[in-house]
Amino acid sequence: MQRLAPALREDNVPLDLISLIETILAATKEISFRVSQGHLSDSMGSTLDENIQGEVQKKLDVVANELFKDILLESGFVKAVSSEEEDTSVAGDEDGKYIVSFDPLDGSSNIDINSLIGTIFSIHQAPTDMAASNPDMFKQSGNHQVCAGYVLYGPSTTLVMTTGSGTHFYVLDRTHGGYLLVERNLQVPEDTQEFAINMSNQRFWQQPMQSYISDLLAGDTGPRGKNFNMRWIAAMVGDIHRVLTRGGIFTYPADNRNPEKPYKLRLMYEANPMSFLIEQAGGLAMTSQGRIMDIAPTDIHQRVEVIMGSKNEVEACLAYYK
Ligand code: AFP
Repeated sequence: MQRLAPALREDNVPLDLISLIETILAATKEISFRVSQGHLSDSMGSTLDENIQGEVQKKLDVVANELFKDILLESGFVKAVSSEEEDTSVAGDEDGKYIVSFDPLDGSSNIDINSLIGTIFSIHQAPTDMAASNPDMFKQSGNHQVCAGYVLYGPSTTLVMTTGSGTHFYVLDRTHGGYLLVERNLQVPEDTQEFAINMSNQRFWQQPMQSYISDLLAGDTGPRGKNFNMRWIAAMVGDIHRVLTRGGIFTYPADNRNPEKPYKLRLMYEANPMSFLIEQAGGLAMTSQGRIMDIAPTDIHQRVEVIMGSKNEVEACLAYYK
């Protein structure tokens, strides 16, 4: 099996971007170790204890955020970072070539129940005409990502990543401590009989999503003429990993629970990186109005409607909005 760096070189990824990716992955190895310690991690300690002095009692998502931030800002490759856990962007090296958005621990409500969680990251080129402290650097659409990926801390620690030459699947090999390529060019099957949505919000959805889901639930006697299965992990990393592995549609639609907040998922560090991965694997990543990666961001914490996965099923869903 191929190691990460040669696999990236084969895709002609520039050396400084390979080094940045390796920096990100160094942090994920520490987080993977901490996650695997579960409730023991506070008392047993780890190398993290030396990096984040006196803060071992912090919640894992906060620890993960600090680890990512520190390691990226010290690397010299990064002009600024933005994170789900930070109010605004954090400046790094003025000469850094890249900016990184990340969700250090997506699905954090799963931490306490020992269920799936993961790290999502998205890398853009840093504009040269803005100061490192300027958050406007992050207002670039998903189309301009140079790399996106997630690490899923499950029974195995898996990395799924793209640099624009297909979506590749790696597993952390604990015997030598590095990620090994297990599958190149994942392909999302075009058709599916599986959907992922938080059904408890049904009464709050707009009419098109109500009708689409109700037709799926009608099964082989309904208009779709086939039975559908539902899965919901409550961590986008887990649900998207399933979609990339065996197909499916994943959606967090608009809802009217809170008129101030019609969408739940974040554009910069959830929807955009997952869209890049899904599209590079032959799937579609949309809102009801268009491609997610075409959206011009207005805020680093902006939220967005998400409908992504198997091409034909996403198209079937979008047909209800026409
Ligand atoms: P948390 O990280 O706050 O647990 O949120 C996870 C998430 O952003 C995304 O990963 C899930 O798909 C979605 O929210 C789950 O939403 P529900 O809480 O409505 O199930």
